[in-house]
Order: sequence, then structure tokens, then C-alpha cells
Amino acid sequence: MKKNLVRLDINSIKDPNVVKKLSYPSLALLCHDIRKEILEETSVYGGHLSPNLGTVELTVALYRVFNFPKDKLIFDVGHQSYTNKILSGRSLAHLNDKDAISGFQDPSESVYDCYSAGHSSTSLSAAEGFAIARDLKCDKYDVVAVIGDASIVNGLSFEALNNIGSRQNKVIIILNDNEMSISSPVGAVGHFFRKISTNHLYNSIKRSYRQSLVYRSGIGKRLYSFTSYLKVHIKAALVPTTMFDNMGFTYIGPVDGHNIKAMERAFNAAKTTTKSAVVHVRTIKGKGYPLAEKDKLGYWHSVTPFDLSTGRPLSMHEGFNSWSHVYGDLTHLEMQKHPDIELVVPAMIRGSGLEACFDDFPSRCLDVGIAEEHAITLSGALSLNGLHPVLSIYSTFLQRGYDELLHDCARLKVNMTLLIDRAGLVGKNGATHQGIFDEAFLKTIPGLSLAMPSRPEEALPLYELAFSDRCGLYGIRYPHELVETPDINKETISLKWGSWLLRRPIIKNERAIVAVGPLGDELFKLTEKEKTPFYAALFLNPLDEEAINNLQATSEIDIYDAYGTTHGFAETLLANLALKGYKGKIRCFVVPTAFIEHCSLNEQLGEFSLLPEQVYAALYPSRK
Ligand SMILES: Cc1ncc(C[n+]2csc(CCOP(=O)(O)OP(=O)(O)O)c2C)c(N)n1
Repeated sequence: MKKNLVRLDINSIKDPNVVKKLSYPSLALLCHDIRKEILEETSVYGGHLSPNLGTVELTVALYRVFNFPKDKLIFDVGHQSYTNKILSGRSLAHLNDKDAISGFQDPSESVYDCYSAGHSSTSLSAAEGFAIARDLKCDKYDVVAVIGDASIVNGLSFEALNNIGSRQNKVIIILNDNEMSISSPVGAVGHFFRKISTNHLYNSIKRSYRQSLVYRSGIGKRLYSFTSYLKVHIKAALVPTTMFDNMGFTYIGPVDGHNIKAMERAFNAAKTTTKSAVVHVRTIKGKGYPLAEKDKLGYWHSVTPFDLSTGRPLSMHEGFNSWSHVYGDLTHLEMQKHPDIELVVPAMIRGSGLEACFDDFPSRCLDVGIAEEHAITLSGALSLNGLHPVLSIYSTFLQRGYDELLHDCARLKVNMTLLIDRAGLVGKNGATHQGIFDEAFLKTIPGLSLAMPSRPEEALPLYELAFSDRCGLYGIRYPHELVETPDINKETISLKWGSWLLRRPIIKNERAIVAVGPLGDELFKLTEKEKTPFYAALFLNPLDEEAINNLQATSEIDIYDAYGTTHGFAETLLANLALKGYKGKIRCFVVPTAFIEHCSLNEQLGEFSLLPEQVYAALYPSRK
């Protein structure tokens, strides 16, 4: 190893400020080792690969300039904070496993994480809150938010920008512009970022100016620093004034996000301005792993375990598909059948298996970016104009759209289908992404109907009901788990709007099970030999009145819903039974209303005794 070249053992860094003492060649070695670690650990445990490969030098440069944890560092979403974890002494080994580190920032893990998110575009509002609190307490430190080019164009971010720009509470915003959301970004503001970044005339003048002065003579150096403020004016003359300048920020950039020295200069400039600053950093998403660098579809954004040398996923499931992909494929089918469908997706095309719809029906598909509220109100208006919007959205992100659903859709009596993906517990993505709350909040919206299939053959008929005259605001929720791929050419079963399936007949004065979703169906299979009367509750709202009347004859009702909290379907059914004067015993096997941390799905279910075999054992304790 060359003299002056120091190699840190990245798994034993105790104090991240050690990066302040390293030479640039040693920093390059450190970044190489961090990238290797990110690749190795995500290939074993899965996780957000590309966003983290892109932000290695950026994070190191931040630690060189700022004094964390006194200064505050907030990563938007938090999915790109792996380098921050490594530098602050947290190994990526067992990422997202039970009791191991999570994939996002988390104050319970480290003082270097002052905030936590998982949903996008919260960082600027949070940073402003930190800055106002700092100033009220007369403290002195910097508040730094790192936000991607797709997250900064979300409405929440714009609300924060509008506010920060007009106040004196200084925030430093690092705009990590990699020209990518999960896949290619959408929207007008992105074009504007590109325009700034590619202003070659300005960039080449800037380069020659610096080279001619800084690299040639000592006087030149002094002249360069003395006149550096002139740069701002040169830029103003050559680059159209940036949106950020106009909003009251000092705009600095664009800067090469893989050049630590260049970023240090920019971050130091941001530190010394009196106003809030936006430092525009350009990075390459997936940097250092060629497959990820080339990826425009978002395949490498978040990965399951894969073979590092070939890039192939380690587990393939022949004949199985995720429920998300089943509904993605069915959407393609429905778009062929129903020409009035307009598909609206806030940013999650790949995750919900909708690529084929976008390829084959480009004029009828709309990716609005990370803009869930906008997607809902927009879809409502499409419906008011005679189209049938199908809005594909993850359960956890639908939480953002409550008012838009209630006020802009339900109230206006729109016909619209919500495909609610990732319903139920989500395993390793943890507390920020659980899809367990939608049942509870959707049931409060007048006229909203909610269904969930329990078997693959129910997926299409439930979808078809969206095009019956009962539709209104209609949600179909499903988990991401694997399911046998349904044969769409097979004759489908017919389902009635609002009705449940009686899988085993009710017996007077005996127990009956009412169960939800595919796990409910597993319980059905386990109770085969017991012949327990059984309803598959396909509609969670409204309830099947005929079924409720039949249930009155039973001595006990066991409600099994491993996809929703106490306040969801179970509570609706309990209230309904109570109102009808049900006298028997009722037991609920449901997800608690709580924030459930990351670990495997089975561990999460197991912790709350919600695995089908645990429920079976609870119902029939004498059977072994
Ligand atoms: C409200 C919300 N919608 C969608 C997502 C899913 N999501 C996670 S990261 C991401 C892309 C973020 O892109 P960008 O901000 O440009 O950061 P990058 O990943 O490119 O670094 C999306 C859509 C989310 N976390 N939160």
C-alpha cells in the first residue's frame, strides 16, 4: 500500500469524524470498500441497492464538512442512508432481520439518525421543524436534508420549500439528482433540473475560469477565492435563474456527486451563506455496479438476495407469482376488455407489475410520480368525465390520500377502482410500510366498498365487479406474497357484489370461522378434518348481510384477519353482530393496532400468533 494511503476497516469505525483526517486517495479507498460492503450485504439480505451505491461519496463529503450528530442529517425516505449507517458504526450484516438494523434512518439505532421516515418527501418539513426549534432555543448547528430529484417534486416537499424559502430558519438542502425515481422520473420540474445541469456554456466557462486561476499561480488562487462571489453573477447571466433562487434559497451547483473535493467546496459554501441553501448534486444511481448503473426500469432500486456475479435473483418460484403481479397482469387484461379504463400509478409501476400496461396502452396509462394525493383527485376527475380510473397504489401510501378519497372521490360519487397492493404485514420493510391500516380508515368513508380475494381464482371475478353498476368507489386489496398463477383462460367463478363465500355450511350451535384473504384460506385447509363451518369474507365492507344473519345460529364466531388491525374488518363485524344481538362467544385473531418493526413476515405473524397453524392450535388446543 502506498505511503499516506490509510485503509479503514469499515466494520470497526467508531467515530465517523475519522473521515475528516483522511487524504483524498484514502477516501477513494474508503468509498470503494463501502460500495463493496453495500453490494455484498444487499446480495445476501436484500435491500435498497442503487440508491445507496449512488450516495457513497455524497455521504462521506457531508461527514467531512459537517459535525454530526451536533449538526442534524435527515435523509428523505431514508432508503439511501446505508453509508451513514456504516460510518456511524452500524454493520449492514443481517439488514432488516429481526433485531438487526433497519433499512431506513432510525433514531433508536444511533444518535447519527435524528429522524426517521420510509415514506417520501418528509425531510424538508422535518428539517424546517428542526431549524425552527434550534433557533427558538438559540442553539447553533446546521440542519441538512438530503432529498432525491423525484421526492423533491412531491407536494409535501413543495409546501416545505415554499415555507423554508420565506423564513430565516436556515436549512441546507442537498438535492441528490440522479435523473431517476425508482425508474425514470416523470414531470416538468425534472426537465428543469436537467436544463440547469446541462448548461454546457456556463459549466465550461466555470471550469476554464477555475483552471486558469487556481491551478496556475498563487495570486490566481487568491484572486479566485476573492472573486468567487462573481461566479454567482456569471451564473445568473448564463443560467436562467433557478426556481430555488426565486423561492429565496441560495442555489449552489450543479456539483459532481462522486467528487468529494467538489462537494466539500459546495457544502462549505452552503454553510457560510446566511440564507437557506440548495446544493444541487448530480450522482449516478447504482454507481459501481454496471447492471445497476444501466438500469432505467428500477430493477436494482430495491433487491431481494441475488448472485453478485450474474445479477440473478437467488430464489425463483416456478408456477408462482406475487399477488401484485397477478393484479398487474389482470389489469392488462381488463384494459383490453374495457376501453374506458385509465390506469393511474404514483411511481410504483414495477413494484405492482404494470410495465406491460404502460408498454401496450401508453396513452391510457399515467405515472404521476410520487404524488399519491394528486393521483387520487385526478382519478376522481377522470371518472367525472366518463372514464373508469384504475388507481394502483400500495396500502401504506394510500394513507396519504384519505381526504382526497373522502372529499374528492366518495363525496362526488365517482366510479373508481383502487388496486391496493402490499396489503397486510410486509415483513422486512417494517413499520413505515405495513399495509395494515387501510381497512380501518377506509371503512369510515361513506360508500367505499372494499374486497380481498382469498384464492387466485377470485382475483379476476372481484376485478370484474368493478365494471358492474354497483362499483362506486371500490378497493381491492391484496398482499405481495406468492400465489399460484391463475389460469386466465379457465372459466372464472362468478361472485356476487358484497357477498362472502360459504365454504362449509353453518351448523346450529357450533362454532364458525370467518376469515380474510389467502392466509384465511390456509386456515380453511387446516380445519378440513374438523369440518368447521367457514366463511371466506371476500367483502370487508359492506358486510354480507345474509351471512351475518346465518351466523346468528352459531355458538362461537372466530374472526381471522391477518391483514388488518383490530379497528378494521374485525371491528366492523363485531359491531354488526352486537347490533344484531348476537349472544355467542367471539374471538378475534387480528393484527394489533401498533407499529410493527422489520423482520420476516412469518416472524411478524408468529409474534402475534397469527400464523394459520397457530390460529388452528388456538381453536383446537387438544389436537397435536
Ligand atoms: C409516499 C411514498 N411513495 C412512494 C414511495 C416509494 N419510493 C421509495 S424511494 C422512491 C424513489 C425516490 O426517488 P428519489 O427521491 O429520486 O431518490 P433515489 O431513490 O433516486 O435516490 C419511491 C417512489 C415512498 N417511499 N413514499
